[in-house]
Amino acid sequence: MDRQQAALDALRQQTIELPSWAFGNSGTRFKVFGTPGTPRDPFEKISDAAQVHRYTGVAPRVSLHIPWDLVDDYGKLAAHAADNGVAIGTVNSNLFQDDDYKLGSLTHPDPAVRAKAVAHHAQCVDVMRATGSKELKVWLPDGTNYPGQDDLRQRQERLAESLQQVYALLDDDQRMVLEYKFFEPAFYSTDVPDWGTSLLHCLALGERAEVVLDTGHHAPGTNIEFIVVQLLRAGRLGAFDFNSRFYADDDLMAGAADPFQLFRIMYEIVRSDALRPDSGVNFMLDQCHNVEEKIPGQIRSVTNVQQATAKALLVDREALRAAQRSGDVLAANDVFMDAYHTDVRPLLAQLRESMGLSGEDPVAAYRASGYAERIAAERVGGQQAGWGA
Ligand code: LRH
Ligand code: MN
Repeated sequence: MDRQQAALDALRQQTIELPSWAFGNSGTRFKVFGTPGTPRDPFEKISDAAQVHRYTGVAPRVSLHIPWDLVDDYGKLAAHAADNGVAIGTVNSNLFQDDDYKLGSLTHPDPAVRAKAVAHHAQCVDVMRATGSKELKVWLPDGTNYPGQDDLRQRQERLAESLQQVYALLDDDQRMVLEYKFFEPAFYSTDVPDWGTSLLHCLALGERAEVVLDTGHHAPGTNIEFIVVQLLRAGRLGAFDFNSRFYADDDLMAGAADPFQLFRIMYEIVRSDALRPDSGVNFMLDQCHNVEEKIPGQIRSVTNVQQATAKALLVDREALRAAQRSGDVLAANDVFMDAYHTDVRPLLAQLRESMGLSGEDPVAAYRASGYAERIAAERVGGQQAGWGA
């Protein structure tokens, strides 16, 4: 089978999970901009996410964030998703918007606050049961702003104990993924700042605890694909939060700021045969569309991940291994760059046609549908959804 055909077969199996919060309003501490047609509730967020799957064919799941996606009847929400051809994916807890968590949540010195944070995860696990979700995602903003503010070691002991309690809430067919981030909102120490800390806690918890790698959560200059290799070797790479950044946790469209980095990351996934649906790696987006349109922004992000994956699948692995073995540095880099410089948009058009979709650029196909105009006209009144709404 030639490389193009093999790439098509692999791309057909790839799925990318969308964040419900990307369809709501978001911004910075300076301003959150509203947009006509922005969803007002989780049902409308899921309807919009389904548009991305409709034109790309590879985005069949939507992550929820609790309590941003609080509804009375989660069975109804899951049915609404199914009616729109998608499913509920990962359930995200929220430990960053409650006054009680100012000095920490799962690490807080006060056992009552820690118990509250653990109880929030019991609520999230209930949502998982009601929607059929099998994945709980934990990111905690916990940290300190000044040296001496708290005992760094004791915080880790408290964190380990709290995570054990969260882990114990899971059903046998559910798993948790623990996300790390090197800073913000804390500016001196962060309690889960890097992949090593997340991995140590996951190893202590058990088999069903894995690491989430958010591409925006590393110090500038970090070789992220090297971390991917190590987490795959440890069998604990649970998920990606794809986005891109020029400076900090900018949450821009995946592949927009650094498409070459996304290619290098996807090459290590392909090289370790972790693209397969049963590899246990969940490919998710975690983004905010502060100034660009949200549905086209998600579609573009999905096709950017597909492009990086397609290029990674087109690397001539035999020629690369031969050059690496013979120490021919330039030849090895040339083989790698040849794939990166390949225009894979025709291949992705072929993929969409083979899925019974229009081959044209899905953003153009979405624009031609009139969906944006329809929701802008229909969604009048009510409160537009956004961080905290
Ligand atoms: C934290 C984070 C986390 C989500 C949030 C929306 O920065 O990456 O994954 O809870 O963004
Ligand atoms: Mn994230």
